[in-house]
Amino acid sequence: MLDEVVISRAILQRFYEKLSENLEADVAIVGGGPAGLVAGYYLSKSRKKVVMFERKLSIGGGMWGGGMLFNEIVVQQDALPILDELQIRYREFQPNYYTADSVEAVSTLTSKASKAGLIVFNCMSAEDVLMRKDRVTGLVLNWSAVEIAGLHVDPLSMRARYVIDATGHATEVVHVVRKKVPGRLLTESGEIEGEKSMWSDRAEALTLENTREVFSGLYVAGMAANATFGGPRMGPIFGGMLRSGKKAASLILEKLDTQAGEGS
Ligand code: 48F
Repeated sequence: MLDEVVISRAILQRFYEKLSENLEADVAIVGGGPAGLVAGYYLSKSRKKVVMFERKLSIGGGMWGGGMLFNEIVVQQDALPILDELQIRYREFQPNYYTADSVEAVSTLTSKASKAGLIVFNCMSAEDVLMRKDRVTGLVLNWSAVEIAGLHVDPLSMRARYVIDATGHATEVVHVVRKKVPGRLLTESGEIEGEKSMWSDRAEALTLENTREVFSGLYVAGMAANATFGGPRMGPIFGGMLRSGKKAASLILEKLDTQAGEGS
């Protein structure tokens, strides 16, 4: 016999435990596109406590739709080691251009990241940040449904040692921080430099270069990195997104491991 109330209680209790246990983390990632997912995979694999918040019901961001809904993605040579590690299959189109099925790419990446320990809360949006002494120390969260409906409902908060803005073109967390500390971002102008027009070759290189700390405690990865530091967009080529996620993870791992060594 199956009892509907037991089913409901199981969901409520398990979800409550999961949320409550993850209100403090080493790293909070905002946005579950390719960059955020890869960062989450590498950080979780290194046994850090990592929580991801994604506004939509599904994670994967802009990767599902390939280019203009043709659901194949292009990845260049230098990102193939990441596809190999994740066991995402690809085929050579011509030298330095490889294609992968976008559905296999998103689902495999999601599975590997979850199994490595990444905790994902979907349908939750970061609407603000916690700040202490000029440092980002966490996120202010609300249900996406509340946000979309425009309801007046107060949010909840979580604390993290580092936050990654992986919100893509919108670069939402950086925008929130910029409003509080105008002129003090770690960009050339101190402001958000803004995304430039499409230039795949340059954009892919810059995505990696621009993946870094933009304010104390806050890193940018993926398209958010270029939107913050003034790089161009790149279109449906994903090597830069994958490598950016990996770089963000390794920069933060370095910091966490140094702090652990210093006993802080
Ligand atoms: O846009 P998205 O896929 O970001 P990405 O990882 O990858 C960019 C590529 O998809 C593509 C491209 C590649 O060549 O240019 O655009 O940089 O994923 C961003 C995710 O963040 C979520 C959003 O729903 C999407 O799934 N997101 C955005 N703002 C918030 C958020 C927020 N405030 N809270 C939670 N999730």
